[in-house]
Amino acid sequence: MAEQLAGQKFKVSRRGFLKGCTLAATALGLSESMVPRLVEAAASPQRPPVVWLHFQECTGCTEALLRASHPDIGRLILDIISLDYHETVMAAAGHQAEKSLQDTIDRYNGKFICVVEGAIPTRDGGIYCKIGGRTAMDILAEVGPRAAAVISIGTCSSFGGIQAARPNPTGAVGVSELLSGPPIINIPGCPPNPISFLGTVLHYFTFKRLPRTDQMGRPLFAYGRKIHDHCERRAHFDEGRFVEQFGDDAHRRGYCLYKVGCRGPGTFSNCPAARFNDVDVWPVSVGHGCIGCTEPDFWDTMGPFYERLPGVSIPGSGGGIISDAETAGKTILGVTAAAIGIHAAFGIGKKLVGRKKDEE
Ligand code: FSX
Ligand code: SF4
Ligand code: F3S
Repeated sequence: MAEQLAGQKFKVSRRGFLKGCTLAATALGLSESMVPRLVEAAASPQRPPVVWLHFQECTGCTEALLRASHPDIGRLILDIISLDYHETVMAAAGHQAEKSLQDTIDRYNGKFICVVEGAIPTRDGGIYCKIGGRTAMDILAEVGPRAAAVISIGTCSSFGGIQAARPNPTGAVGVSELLSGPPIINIPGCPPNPISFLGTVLHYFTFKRLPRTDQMGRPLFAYGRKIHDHCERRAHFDEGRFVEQFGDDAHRRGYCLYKVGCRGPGTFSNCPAARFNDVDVWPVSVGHGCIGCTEPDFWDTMGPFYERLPGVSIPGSGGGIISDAETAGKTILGVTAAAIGIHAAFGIGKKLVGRKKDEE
């Protein structure tokens, strides 16, 4: 049932709306006092128009958003933006759909947000991805420069993804290799966590600019830390307790997955803290190593996925990140404190939601 907030009608419940904004604020590292500003921006009746382009991809990024249940983030996103063109969810088809794309970019020239999902093939004139008879390259070249900002969702549009993996037969590339002009931000992950997308969108609505990024165009609030540095299994790594084989006793005990291929030491993402959906899990928490899906060219650079990531010194291997017992203690304490800090922040987010519910 639709509910109202600041005059705006929502499909998501009022509680879900506040919870989503609070979680986004937490993900962004903003203090509790900033939540009302995010709520105000998200509840604005002037919903920013969004054109969502699909190129070479599996639609996993859209699926991850639509199926997000933490708490109805997908519906919240659909509520706060005006999704004027999105091939997966729009009712229109064929020429009617193409007309709505043209109408939107004409009506909101320079004002709409362009979200791109999927890589863009460039070989042979870009013929390997066509929509309505036009190549992805053509569509991006027309739509991209007229956008106020471009959000590349997923590793494919950020860096080329699996399509760009060797031998990259279609010459697939990410958006920023083709487009210049509008600000571009990358939200990689295969698929990315919806909270990272929501945080980016709400940051843009609230502060009228995209969040700060690293050198690869990824927002620092979501990709500023290595997975390994805030993983709940890190104490096992530091103590030299490793899973040697999937299904062994160490695996059942939840030890570190480095020796069975975890790419956490080389991957930047908020997965251990943000987790996925209501069930609050992420790959490592359910017993599989990280495969590095937020990193450029991870299909080529991170494999083979079940062999040890080279270049990482492990305790007991002679190299040793930990030189003595005292350092080890500090490292473990520091990592544990950081992990507790982040989980506590998300926990506070959830508590704030409870409090807001009481105040209602
Ligand atoms: Fe790529 Fe997104 Fe991986 Fe799939 O669409 S990032 S293949 S999850 O879906 O673009
Ligand atoms: Fe966690 Fe993987 Fe690092 Fe082990 S190697 S501590 S499982 S991120
Ligand atoms: Fe991807 Fe690794 Fe997170 S595989 S989803 S970056 S744990």
